[in-house]
Amino acid sequence: MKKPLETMYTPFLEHLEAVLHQHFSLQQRPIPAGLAHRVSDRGRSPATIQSWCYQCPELRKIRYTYIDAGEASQILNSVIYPSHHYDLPLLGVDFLSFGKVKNLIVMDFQPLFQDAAYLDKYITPLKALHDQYPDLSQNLEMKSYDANQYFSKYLLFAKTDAETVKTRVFEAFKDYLQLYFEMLEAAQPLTDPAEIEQVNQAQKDYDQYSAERDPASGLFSSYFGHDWSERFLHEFLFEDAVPLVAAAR
Ligand code: BLA
Repeated sequence: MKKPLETMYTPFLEHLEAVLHQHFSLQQRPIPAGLAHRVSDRGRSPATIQSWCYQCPELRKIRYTYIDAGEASQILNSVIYPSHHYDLPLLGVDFLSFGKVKNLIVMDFQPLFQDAAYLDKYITPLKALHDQYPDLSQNLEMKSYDANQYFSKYLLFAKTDAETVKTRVFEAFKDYLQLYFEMLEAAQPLTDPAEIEQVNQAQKDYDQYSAERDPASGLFSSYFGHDWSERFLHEFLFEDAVPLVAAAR
């Protein structure tokens, strides 16, 4: 029995919930029927996937998902989408542990735009924090995604060991979250409808891009079946993506 590994990211989940409740007055955001929770017994060990979703005036969608397949995999994935009248980056988290051998850590302020003024406003403030975690910034190559789209140069992206997850990654997670909420608190809401519409469109484009590139669909399918996984991806994770079949009509 290897209890500690089984709940690798539970402290992260609890911290995320605590700070969200501290900063915001959260409302449940509905998750489509059948997608909030599922259990699979297909793998070597039973796998559960559970998701939570909230909204508040500043943040239109806060979602996080935990996959617990015991020793085989422990995954925490989260995206925070600000309201359309804030042009802040999205907060993206993807922490994956496969057995004892592979721990992949990704966390970023995911920029909606790549122009210099935007990056200077929303990404440059991340540099000081990023510089504190050189061990979690390994310049790994991305295979599924384009590092120049929806990622910043101050992302945390590392392959590391379980001990580092408990210590350094947890510290970095808390620091990045805190800075993100400070930036949101300091942000001036947009008032120009054209600018608000640009943010709306950019967030939709993020969902479209992510739905098409997400390297997780194989993993979801293997545990929870193809049909459920497609629904999960298109109706919950990236609900503003237009499925390719529909787009082609
Ligand atoms: C990689 N993310 C991955 C992989 C999986 C997931 C299975 C491949 C791991 C491997 O190489 O073995 C898993 N993705 C998920 C899960 C969900 C999901 C479980 O969307 C949803 C529940 N991915 C994100 C977010 C970021 C992100 C928000 O969903 C941004 C921080 C990044 N994931 C990210 C990156 C990689 C990755 C950069 C490496 C992929 C590559 O090499 O291109």
